Amino acid sequence: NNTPIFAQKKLLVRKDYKRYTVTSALPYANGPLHIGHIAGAYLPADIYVRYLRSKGKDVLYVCGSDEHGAAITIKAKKEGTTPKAIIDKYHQLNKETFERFGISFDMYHRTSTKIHHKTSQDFFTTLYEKGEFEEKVSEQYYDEEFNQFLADRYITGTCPKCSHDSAYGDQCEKCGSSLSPTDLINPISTLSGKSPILKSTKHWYLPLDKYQSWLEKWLIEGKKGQWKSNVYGQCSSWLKEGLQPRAMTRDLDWGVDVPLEDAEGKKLYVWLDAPIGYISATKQWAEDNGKNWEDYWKKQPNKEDDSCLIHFIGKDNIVFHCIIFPAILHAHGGYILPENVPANEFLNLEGEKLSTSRNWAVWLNEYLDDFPEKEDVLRYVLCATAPETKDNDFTWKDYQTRNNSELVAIFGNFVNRAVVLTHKFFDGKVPSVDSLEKIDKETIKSISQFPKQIASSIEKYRFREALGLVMELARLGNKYLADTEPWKLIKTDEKRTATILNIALQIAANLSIVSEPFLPRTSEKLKDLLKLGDFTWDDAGSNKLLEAGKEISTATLLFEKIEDEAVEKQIQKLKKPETVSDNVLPQ
Ligand code: B3M
Ligand code: ZN
Repeated sequence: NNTPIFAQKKLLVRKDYKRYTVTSALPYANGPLHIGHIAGAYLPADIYVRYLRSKGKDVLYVCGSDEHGAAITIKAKKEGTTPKAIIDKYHQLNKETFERFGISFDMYHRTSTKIHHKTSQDFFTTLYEKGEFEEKVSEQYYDEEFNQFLADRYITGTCPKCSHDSAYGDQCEKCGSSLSPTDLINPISTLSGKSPILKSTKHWYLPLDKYQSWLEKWLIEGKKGQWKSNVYGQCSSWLKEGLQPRAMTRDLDWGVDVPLEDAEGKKLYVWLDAPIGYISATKQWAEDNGKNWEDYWKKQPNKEDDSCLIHFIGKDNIVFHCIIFPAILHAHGGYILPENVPANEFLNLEGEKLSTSRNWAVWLNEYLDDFPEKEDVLRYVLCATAPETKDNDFTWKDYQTRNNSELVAIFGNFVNRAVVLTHKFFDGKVPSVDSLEKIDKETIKSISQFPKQIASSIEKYRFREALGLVMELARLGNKYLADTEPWKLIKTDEKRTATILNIALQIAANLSIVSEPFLPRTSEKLKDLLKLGDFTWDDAGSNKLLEAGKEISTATLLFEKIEDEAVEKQIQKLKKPETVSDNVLPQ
């Protein structure tokens, strides 16, 4: 059946922006990246920005290491080293790993830099001078043995909402509730393992309750039907519960100093400084590239010139990006607000929750070592199974099947047949088109519809659907060859065979353009194979990408079969808890 699956789907009509500021959550530099991180906040963003670049848009994609907060200091304590040693080690590792995986950040920054400390302090000062903070002295947990206040993750206890027995002072990872340390039942210090005492301390609070009605208007009214339902739903229930003032400072010795005289020994709350990290990353990038950072963050004189801000995150970061950071930007004034926050749900592994402490994870750097040049296979599988609307499962068997029976058998096989036959019958030169038959016309019409439909799915953040359509185009190619059988026709009708192979090669050329956001290495290989010029997204859909008479390269395989042993080895590796001691922290 040659009717593409998208026949009845509506195209998206959306405001077209000139400029885009795209961010992925800043991973804590306290451990390596695993497939859960990638599927949640990085791969979808990378697909999105690659697509926008191919559309010729002005796109800035920033990320970087989150180097503050208890996540870092606790890890340092556990490894018996300094926070600085931890962040230097994992910043370097994660930066390289992202690069190897083809995540195409324009800037991978760090929150330990001077420019970031200054940017976040300036932000704090502006809010302070505008009178946006409430100063409050309150009783907070204190570890007498360690002489230290216990912020957020330094304290665990029973969740008052779901009774989970190891909730953190700021959040329960089981039910997703946001908590204060004093909400916990039976609080325990993670430093001494003892019950803490209460001691009074002064902090600066952002009165989120003050922004409740503004948020209801901007988010509940303004984003209805636009934001994904998992994101919108979580925000609605937060707002329904009523927002509380939230402390923007902490008693810690690691982080950005609070820029006030009476705030010695106090640091900015990591969730205040981290999102500002997107802005400082932009400043550094602008400085390095002769650009103006404000174009990407500040409201422009004409609203149409505002940049479109999009945050890609995992679901545990929703409240910070959809409520707290927008409230901060709004309170500061002059900044654009997120147009969308397409957060993903969680990815499980072989039916179980990913767990750093049990080493139940596929570490991206190890994957890249074990499967050289196969980053596209993992990109493919993680996109095809992305937890876009609900939690989803990654299994090694599924990885193998998707490689062997989709990438190899459909995509790779189609391209290989078109190229091999061109060499066999036409000396490796693109044959010319003679008269078109019905099947050719239908196929050409289908080709012309794919890029728009794929684009529409990408713009709706439905990356699985978009990738499904890319594969559908490869299927169309296979079916076209199977229906027309050029390998038989060559004996009786060379002209007809030429027409068929021309069209098949045009499909392959189209595939190289529309697959690029998802499978960049494969796309590049395919472009080399076809000796294809520089085409943009808007060129796709044409059946004239390759000129007749043009020479193409000899066939090389785009994908290789993955054998049972290779995935068996990975499954065995999962069962060995050898690296537990190295990865004991939740991320
Ligand atoms: N580092 C939390 C996390 O990795 C945090 C994200 C910051 S985004 C500004 O889940
Ligand atoms: Zn809970």
